[in-house]
Amino acid sequence: MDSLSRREMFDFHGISMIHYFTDNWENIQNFQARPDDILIATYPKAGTTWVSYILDLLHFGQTSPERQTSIPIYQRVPFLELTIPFLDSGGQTLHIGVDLANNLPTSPRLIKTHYPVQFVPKSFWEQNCRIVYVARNAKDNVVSYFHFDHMNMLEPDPGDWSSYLHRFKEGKMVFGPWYDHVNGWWKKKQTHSNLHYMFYEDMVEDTGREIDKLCRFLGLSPSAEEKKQIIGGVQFDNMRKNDMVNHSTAPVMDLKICPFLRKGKVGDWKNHFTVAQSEEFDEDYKKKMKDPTLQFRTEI
Ligand code: PPS
Repeated sequence: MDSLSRREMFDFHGISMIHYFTDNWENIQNFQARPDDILIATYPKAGTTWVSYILDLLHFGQTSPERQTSIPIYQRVPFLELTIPFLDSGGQTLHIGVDLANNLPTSPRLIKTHYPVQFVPKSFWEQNCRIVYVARNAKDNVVSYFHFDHMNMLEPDPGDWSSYLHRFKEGKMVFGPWYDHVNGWWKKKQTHSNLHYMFYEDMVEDTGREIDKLCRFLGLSPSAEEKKQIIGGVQFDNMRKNDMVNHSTAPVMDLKICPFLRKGKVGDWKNHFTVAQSEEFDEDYKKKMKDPTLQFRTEI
């Protein structure tokens, strides 16, 4: 394995990727999902960590509280396709998301992926696993991704904002076009009933309501007290202070450049897009987003 550094994207089965997410392709495709596995699927920067933390608290917050103070979220909820060497909590070197997922002692296992729907290992469908997909409006999503690409040393160099925005519209982003990702997963919902599709904006608007929906989907019934604790714990400011979820321990991120939990807002795109950029983006968006049943909010 080469040393960790920014890499160029290349076309991989029609999707722009970097090798950190494709090197272990065969093993990933052969991953053996279990029927009670829960897959958290997102386009990057859509709220993966937020929902991962909520699911972890809902499942294990009461039974293993020590987990909350000792294991970073990216080890509790392994990133299936990530293929880099990294140390687990016992000091052992693990190389890949698949290894971490296979070694998870929990039941259910919570597993994260950014893959577009067509890349997901087939066992997740065969086992009829529950899947939580989180989507975020394109404008805030691209802004968040832009800042992330500055601070994450594995990502391709983001360049300036205007060229980055152009690249986003072209779909030349790691994990491919946002447009195809959110639509592909939306369509999958029609045939895979165990898919809960949720929106970042709804979470910001009313976290408690969205947790209730998640609980119904997962068949969980936390007590009112437990729910209150979870809603408090997963608030942006509290997550930011929490070293187990703020990625301060993640080796490839430089939080001095930009915090992982950066703003946590709906509408921050207004601080980045010029009026002309916004208008051009909207024009292009209309051409690509033809399904009237999939609607995003860029403000709440
Ligand atoms: S990653 O790297 O793809 O896993 O990133 P991901 O976790 O999907 O997305 C990071 C963005 O989610 C925001 N976030 C939150 N917003 C509001 N409330 C809470 N609790 C919360 N937790 C995470 C995080 O701040 C990133 O968005 P931006 O806009 O960059 O702040």
